[in-house]
Amino acid sequence: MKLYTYQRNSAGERVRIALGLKGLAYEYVSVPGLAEGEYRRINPQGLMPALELDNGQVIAQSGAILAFLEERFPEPPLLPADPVLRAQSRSFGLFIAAEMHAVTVSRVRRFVADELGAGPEGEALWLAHWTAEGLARLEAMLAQRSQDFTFCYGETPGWADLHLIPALRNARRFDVALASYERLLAVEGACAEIPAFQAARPEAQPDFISSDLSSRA
Ligand SMILES: N[C@@H](CCC(=O)N[C@@H](CS)C(=O)NCC(=O)O)C(=O)O
Repeated sequence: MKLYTYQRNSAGERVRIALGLKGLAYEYVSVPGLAEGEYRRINPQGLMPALELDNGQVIAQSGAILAFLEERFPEPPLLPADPVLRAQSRSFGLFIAAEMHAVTVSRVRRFVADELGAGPEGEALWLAHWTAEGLARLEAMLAQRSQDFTFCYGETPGWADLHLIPALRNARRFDVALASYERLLAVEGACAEIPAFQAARPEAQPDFISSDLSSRA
């Protein structure tokens, strides 16, 4: 399998973590290194990540890729066995992907700043608002669990956790205060011990450029 991604691609980091947790080998393809127009030809959606299977078929959207991996390679599972915890894990992940990331991703921020005229200050306010509000809701979701777990929804890391870690990384990159989210930080601490999460970090990718981490894009 080939994963088309980029070191700081947070949706791609979700998939990199899942591949690591399932012990699946893959070829890392750095999208910025491809020729002009090449990635659109591979993935018409044009967003990262995309997974290319050995038969040449391509799956775009991290959620679809994660669902494919879970169905095709069920062990170890990313989702808990209990149907309610499974649904809550998906809900947590969807909130990050669809409600937080979708409005804070760089192309949306650039549009707000440049096309809508909000400028760098407006962009920073937009990002801080949607990130802090989102994190507060995630913390409240964990507070509402029927019991405390080491990870979001279980004693092994999975679906919800692999969405959370890149979201916290982005929040840190943009100096969003995190101290009050004690449940989220506890999960982050537990994930930091796990090799699949360590190997998926931007710093561990072949196309890592440290100066890029502090850039606006
Ligand atoms: N919902 C998509 C989001 C993908 C996405 O927006 N990826 C960003 C990077 S994290 C991207 O490709 N940005 C490049 C662009 O907007 O052209 C997913 O979960 O895969």
